[in-house]
Amino acid sequence: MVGGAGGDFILGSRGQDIVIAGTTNSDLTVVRDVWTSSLRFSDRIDQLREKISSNDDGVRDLLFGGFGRDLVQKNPFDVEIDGWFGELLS
Ligand SMILES: [Ca+2]
Ligand SMILES: [Ca+2]
Repeated sequence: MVGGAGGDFILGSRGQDIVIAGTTNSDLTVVRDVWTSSLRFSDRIDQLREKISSNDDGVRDLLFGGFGRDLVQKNPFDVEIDGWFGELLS
């Protein structure tokens, strides 16, 4: 899920989600292919670390991945509501 420009409240699902607060230049097809692959969570994170970005939109986004291990890409003003299993790249 990509919030894009402006303030967002992003609510994930029960499964594993990618939450991007701002705009992104990432190739989302590549990101999806890695995320839905059979690789382990940690290996997917390692692969996505260089493939995923979130451009700061300068406003506060509220990010909630919900249940499951999620990948949350936030910027300085943003707030991640659940950090239990979240993997922060930013
Ligand atoms: Ca945003
Ligand atoms: Ca989730």
